[in-house]
Amino acid sequence: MKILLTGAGGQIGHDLIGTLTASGHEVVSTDLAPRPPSHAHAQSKSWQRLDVTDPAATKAMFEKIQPEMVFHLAAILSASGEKNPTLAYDVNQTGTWNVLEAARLTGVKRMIFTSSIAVFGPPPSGPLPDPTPDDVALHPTTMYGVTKVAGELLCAYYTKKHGVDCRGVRFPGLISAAMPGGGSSDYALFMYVDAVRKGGYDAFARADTRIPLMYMPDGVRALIEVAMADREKLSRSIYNIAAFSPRADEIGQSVQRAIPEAKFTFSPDPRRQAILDSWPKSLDDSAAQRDWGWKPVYDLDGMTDDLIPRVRRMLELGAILSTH
Ligand code: AKB
Repeated sequence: MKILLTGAGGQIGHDLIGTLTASGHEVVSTDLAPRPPSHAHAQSKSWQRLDVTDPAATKAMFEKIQPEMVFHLAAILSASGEKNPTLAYDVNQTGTWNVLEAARLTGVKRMIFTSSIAVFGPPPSGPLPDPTPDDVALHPTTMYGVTKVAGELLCAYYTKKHGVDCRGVRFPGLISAAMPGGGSSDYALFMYVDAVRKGGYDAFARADTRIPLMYMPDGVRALIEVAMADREKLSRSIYNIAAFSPRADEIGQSVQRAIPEAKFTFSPDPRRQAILDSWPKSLDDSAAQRDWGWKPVYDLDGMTDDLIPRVRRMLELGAILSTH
């Protein structure tokens, strides 16, 4: 199948490209930035520059490529979005509108939307239920979350009104062997990266911070499973998906199983901590389990065991690339 990715240079694109190409799909990667110098990104034969905030360029790209399916990954994450809400609105809100419009106008049949736990926030009536189900009142506290709520609603609207079959998942904080980029959940990944390269990490979150997290191989598999599911099986457009929800200090303990000398301290940054505290502690993903058989493979320690050697390789490769 010919599949186009927007925002392919980001953390999800890094792993999604490899999985899609390994399954025999033809992947056309688009991003504002040039192709990153990683082995994973090299697997996409075609890398095209695309600014999703430009409606004419987005439509022209879809006309040229004629993809059968689009994975819309381009986004500014929560912490970066609070530093530059205008950019977050442009990329996440206008960009999603442009991608859906281009899909409608050029006859793309299926679009996959990547939402996130950032759509949630504490309702005025009290804290979020734990675990948090799919259908609670959405009170996001960040521009990223606001635009993801709107994107979810647009996704359902285009499915109903225009026959662009749009579906997707709400990702927990995703962890993988890639450098993070502007998310509030990045403390979790830095606990791995800095344990390997510096022997420890001073986290910008409290030790008792607990949010839903997921290892990227499960995240990519979820995205592909929901993308390929029969429409008749789907009772909704966007699904909660869950894996594990450790406290920050429990992540530290898991890393110390593999790197006993690693030291972790916790110095919460008020802005990012407030975002983390506004998110669910854990998610109810029973609808995804029921409708398309969702089930994570990795728990926290399973992820740690798989991830640490990958982080080592990533850092070695980065060091090699930066000296050439
Ligand atoms: C972020 O931290 O902004 C993202 C997310 C959980 O949506 N990783």
